[in-house]
Amino acid sequence: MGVDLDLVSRLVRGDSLYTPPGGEVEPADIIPASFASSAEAKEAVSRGSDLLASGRVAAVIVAGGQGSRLGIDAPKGVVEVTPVRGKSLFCLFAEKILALRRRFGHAVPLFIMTSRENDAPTRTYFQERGFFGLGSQNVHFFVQGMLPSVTPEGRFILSETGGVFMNPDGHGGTFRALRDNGCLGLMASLGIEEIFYFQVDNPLVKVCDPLFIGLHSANGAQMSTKVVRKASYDERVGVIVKQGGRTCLLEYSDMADEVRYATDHRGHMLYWAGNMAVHMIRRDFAETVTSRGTELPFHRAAKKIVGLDAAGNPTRMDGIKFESFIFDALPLARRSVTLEVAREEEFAPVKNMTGTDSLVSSRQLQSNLHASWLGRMGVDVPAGVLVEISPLFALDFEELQHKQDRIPRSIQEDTYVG
Ligand code: UD2
Repeated sequence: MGVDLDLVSRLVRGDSLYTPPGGEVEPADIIPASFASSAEAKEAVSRGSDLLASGRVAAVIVAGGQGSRLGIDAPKGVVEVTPVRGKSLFCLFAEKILALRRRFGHAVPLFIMTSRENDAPTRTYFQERGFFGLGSQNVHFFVQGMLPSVTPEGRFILSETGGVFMNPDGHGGTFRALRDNGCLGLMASLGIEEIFYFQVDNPLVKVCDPLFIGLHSANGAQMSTKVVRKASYDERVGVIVKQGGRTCLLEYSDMADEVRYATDHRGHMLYWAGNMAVHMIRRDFAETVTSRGTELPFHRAAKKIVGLDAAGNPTRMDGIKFESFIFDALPLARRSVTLEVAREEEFAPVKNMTGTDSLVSSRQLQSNLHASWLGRMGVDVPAGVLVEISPLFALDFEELQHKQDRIPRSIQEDTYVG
């Protein structure tokens, strides 16, 4: 893997770096969560279902990150996250995709973005588990690009393992990696028109949600986003806004305080539309973004790096990492749909070992959702008891409703329904 010296020198010079879009920031047009229970929603669900049944949709998981924040030296997708059975993130997503195939009668091709560091263990993980029944021909791995980290003065850092210290180029690298690995060409040959994109770290993702697919498609959008209400002003998520007439995403690390803490006339949070990193992306839009002359901007992040000092000794030093973010493609889209969804139904990221966005909080949120489904069917789950419903038993509440006779009559201990 060569180093794009021209790009690195531009980045060190300060070119090609992210600058917030010009124009006044204002609230974006957001379809509220209540839309899901409206009559119009049925039409969108039907449109999305037709696209899935005709094999027009692929799923892309960005899984290039390591589970380092979780204290594991392995791909984050292998972390066991479900509350009762302890299924891994990869296993859970594979089962959701298998359930979609059963429901719509057509395989959903799964593309998994890895990084150089975790590509081999990720492939091995799937091979050793028979691709979770998806069929190896329906699972495609592709490796994202790498970029050198540099010192604050712009010099390369020698890595302990030899060579220049490199880091994955950010999930904005998904577009280029899909192109360079032939995935966009393969999608075109498979008749794929739409890409359902999501991150590996959120077990509650409603994979290939027909409502979201249908709304995005019906509006002729090139790239769309699902959002949840931010839990607090300081929550570490980006927000969808409108700026210069375009839908944009201001990342939490780039957000000005006047945006972060802005309130409306009732004193409520004005920019509440938190990015949950779930997107619909037209395949031909991905082709456009990777075409000549179009390049996503890079964000600089200061980080501590262990590299070799002048004497060749491993030393913890200040470094600068460059990465691009996929959501910086939003303002390039002529049309974009933003759909609010209920946090408790679709957002339980696993980022940390404890506290917010942790393994513990995510397991509880997954159990809470399934307990709410069982409660609506007259089966109460006592406090402190965990439940888990397999996607292969019921992908959503609507499917569970048809299995009243196959769920437990009462639950007194941790229970798996599968
Ligand atoms: C991300 C979003 C944030 C919000 C939050 C929701 C960014 C910069 N911020 O915060 O707005 O949506 O998620 O949970 O994305 N990844 C790769 N390759 C890379 C970098 C990241 O595959 O080069 C994957 C990684 O495996 C992880 C995801 O992207 O699943 C998020 O990456 P992150 O940890 O940099 O972003 P985070 O969680 O701080």
